[in-house]
Amino acid sequence: MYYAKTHGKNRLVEFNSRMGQENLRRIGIEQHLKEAIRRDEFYLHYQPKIQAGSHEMVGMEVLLRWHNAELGMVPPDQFIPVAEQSRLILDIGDWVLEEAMKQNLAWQRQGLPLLPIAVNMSAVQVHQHDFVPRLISRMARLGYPGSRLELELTEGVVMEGATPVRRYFEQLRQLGVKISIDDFGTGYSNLGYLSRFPLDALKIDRSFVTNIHQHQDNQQIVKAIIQLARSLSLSLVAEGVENSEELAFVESLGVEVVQGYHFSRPLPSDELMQFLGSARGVA
Ligand code: G
Ligand code: G
Ligand code: MN
Repeated sequence: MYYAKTHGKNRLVEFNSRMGQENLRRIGIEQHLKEAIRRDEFYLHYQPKIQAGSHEMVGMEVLLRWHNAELGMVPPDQFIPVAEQSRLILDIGDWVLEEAMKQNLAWQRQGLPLLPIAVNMSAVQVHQHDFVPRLISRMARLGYPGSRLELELTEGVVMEGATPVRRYFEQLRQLGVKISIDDFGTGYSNLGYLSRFPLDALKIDRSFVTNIHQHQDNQQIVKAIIQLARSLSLSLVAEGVENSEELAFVESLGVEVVQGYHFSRPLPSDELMQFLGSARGVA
């Protein structure tokens, strides 16, 4: 009896202190995030996107990284939600777009092909009333061609997309910017938005790709996603391809582009440049 009581009490104390620690970490993250751009603590990694069949590199996805002296490496899954709640994501997102486009132009000046880069967008960013006009003037200022930019949105952003948001995205697409849906299949069952929102591609969430060659249910889900994409003339990217079995399977289903550790992890800019140099012209 005595033991049970103390035990329970200790669990409560433990629980409270864990909550306390999580809150403290969150507050710490927010405080350090405020200074992160000024202190030059962000950098970008780039993960190659690979054409199915030819295995040629056809583009890349930009992934934000943060190293803080006190906190160490903080993964995006931890700091992006804090950045969204505090709206710091607006400045951070601008930094990512600026940096990614500048880097891509710098590679081009060094003689590499200007491949499309895909940038992840938070709902908070996309729902700013002037998001699109500011992006358009940013591209104009940098001399960055729209056809070499892709925005990865989540289902939530697109589903809630009110008419003005859709019109804005139509303007972007007229400049050649591509729009894709990230983590497709994990969000909503209401698919009406797919035909209403201007879109180019679906990225099949990696949870469906993992072990797909051994997983009947995932095979059926991915086949259904592929049919849906075909009927709406959307192209398909399979995320999280980690081995040759998964690769062979998604290729046999007709996915056009693959991405994942099997070909490459997200790489720092110098390694991406080497990868791009060596992948050029691979048949
Ligand atoms: O490499 P990975 O751990 O980077 O990314 C984890 C999550 O963080 C993914 O869902 C990815 O979309 C998101 N993410 C990575 N970089 C960015 C970014 O620049 N902006 C936003 N909004 N999300 C990002
Ligand atoms: O949500 P989004 O699709 O943007 O997330 C991209 C995330 O997926 C990043 O964290 C990236 O590092 C991670 N990633 C990329 N390729 C693979 C892979 O083959 N396996 C796993 N487990 N994660 C991957
Ligand atoms: Mn993504």
